[in-house]
Amino acid sequence: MNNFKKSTIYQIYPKSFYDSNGDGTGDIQGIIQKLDYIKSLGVDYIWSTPFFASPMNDNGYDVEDYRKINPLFGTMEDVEELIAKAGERGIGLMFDMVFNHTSTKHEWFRKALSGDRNYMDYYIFRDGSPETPPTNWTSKFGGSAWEYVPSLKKWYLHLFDVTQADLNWNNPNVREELKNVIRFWKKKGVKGFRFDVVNLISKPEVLEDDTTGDGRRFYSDGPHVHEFLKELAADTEIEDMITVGEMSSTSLEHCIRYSNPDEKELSMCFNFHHLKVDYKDGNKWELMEPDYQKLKELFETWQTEMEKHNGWNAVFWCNHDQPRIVSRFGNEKKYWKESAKMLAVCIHMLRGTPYIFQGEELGMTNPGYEEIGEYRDVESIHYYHILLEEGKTQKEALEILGQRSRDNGRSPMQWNSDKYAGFSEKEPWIGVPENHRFINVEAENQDADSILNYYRKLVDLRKRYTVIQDGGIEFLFQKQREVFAYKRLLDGQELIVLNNLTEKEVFLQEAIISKGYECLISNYEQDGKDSTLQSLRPYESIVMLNKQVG
Ligand code: TEU
Repeated sequence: MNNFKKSTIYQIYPKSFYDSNGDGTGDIQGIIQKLDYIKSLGVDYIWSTPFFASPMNDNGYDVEDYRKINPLFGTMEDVEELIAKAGERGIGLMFDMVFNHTSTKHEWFRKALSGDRNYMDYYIFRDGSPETPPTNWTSKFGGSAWEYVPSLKKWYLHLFDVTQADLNWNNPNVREELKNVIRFWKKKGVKGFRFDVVNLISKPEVLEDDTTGDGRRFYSDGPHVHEFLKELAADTEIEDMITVGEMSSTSLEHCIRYSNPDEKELSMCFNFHHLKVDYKDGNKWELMEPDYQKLKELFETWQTEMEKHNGWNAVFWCNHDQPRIVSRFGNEKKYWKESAKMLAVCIHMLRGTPYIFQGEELGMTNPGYEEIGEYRDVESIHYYHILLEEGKTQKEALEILGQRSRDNGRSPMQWNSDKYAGFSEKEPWIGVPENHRFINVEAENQDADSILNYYRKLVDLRKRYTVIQDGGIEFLFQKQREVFAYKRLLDGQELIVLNNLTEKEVFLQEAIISKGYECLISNYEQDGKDSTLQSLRPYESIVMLNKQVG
């Protein structure tokens, strides 16, 4: 069995994790200083988002040099120290490879801009008149996906910010350059990689207008993507390392291929379908209550099909691009603790490798920024203006950002109840929510019943029970929208996972006989009697294992 099936991964957004030098921004030494905390969670790997040289228009996802460290975060020595000290604690580092695009400050792009044909072919340049972009595709951050360069009389493609130019993977030299980046970090002792939007790397040779959409159908899971990934993995010998691809608007069929070990592409995939069930008509910028029935169906399809075809999911609720889950699908006020724990269980007992995003283990909430001046994210600021242009009032636009902005996941990690949550001595680069007074590591360490200690137990359960690591999965109560429930099965072991997604008590359509089962974990007191389970209290969650073989 692959080691990553037992593993849990902790995601760090360094800019917001811990500031060691008092400049208001988190840094690499800050991560080093908190390694014992990370170790105390029981996690096996840290995935850190990028800290490479970058103008930081997209907080490091605009890479200027893949082999240099952004001085804002520290030095190469700091990174080497981080890899070594994490290694001493049995924790591997996964680095974030942003290979779909580079910053327009990257040397390759600067050479391209100067008219060097060799480097122009590193990117996706197309002819066209200054008035009309080559296609009608739009950027993920809003506006056209093309930018005109008058000196070259050409346009270049940028699926993200205008300062993030898409690389031309059809050029073998580009693929070689990127392999060398992997080899460089492997030599430094990195144990795995996360590949940013890696299913977008293969664009067709001939680009055409999208008459029914924004262009994504032409380049998501594009024509040569599987070939390119196989080549990358084989030539850099990363097939046995832990690798995860971030897949944007992907399909199940493709994710099976990306993650099936026989294909030798990646260990696992992130997909985002389950995080769109509160997008009205698929639009992130239109608010809607979450559709729990759809959420359940999506998990059922992805979990059971991936099992059937030997694929592997990365399972998660939160990352640096997403709002906080307790504010989103939970209840951050009355049932803060219950709902955060319940949501954790939904993910951590699944078939897949769970990811915890910094602060999720504390039940951190959306920060509740109230003015546009409090936002820092390029996407949020673009969309604020787009929403106003579309006729929304400022109040409405801010209400939408308050729920949808990527900055919701980027507020500083809450270490204690001090002024800046113990994150920094100085005012941080982005605001600290008031609730750090009671939602913080120090307070939760002292409380045996805290969300933090619950996450620690969940990580430990996965280590101890093979049925969680490797068991099959069957979904229960498919028609009962409030109940997210499934069974895990392995060699006679049977694990039952029941979760009430709502703040109302729910009566189970079929009673569950709990005789012969022991409760492994629950967010409510269980009476311990062998009995029949007829209902679940608000946000109640129970995990039970049959005793005979457990
Ligand atoms: O994100 C990919 C992506 O498509 C979305 O998550 C996007 O950030 C947005 O939410 C669309 O509404 C990855 C990184 O995780 C993100 O931080 C980067 O900005 C992006 O790629 C570009 O590198």
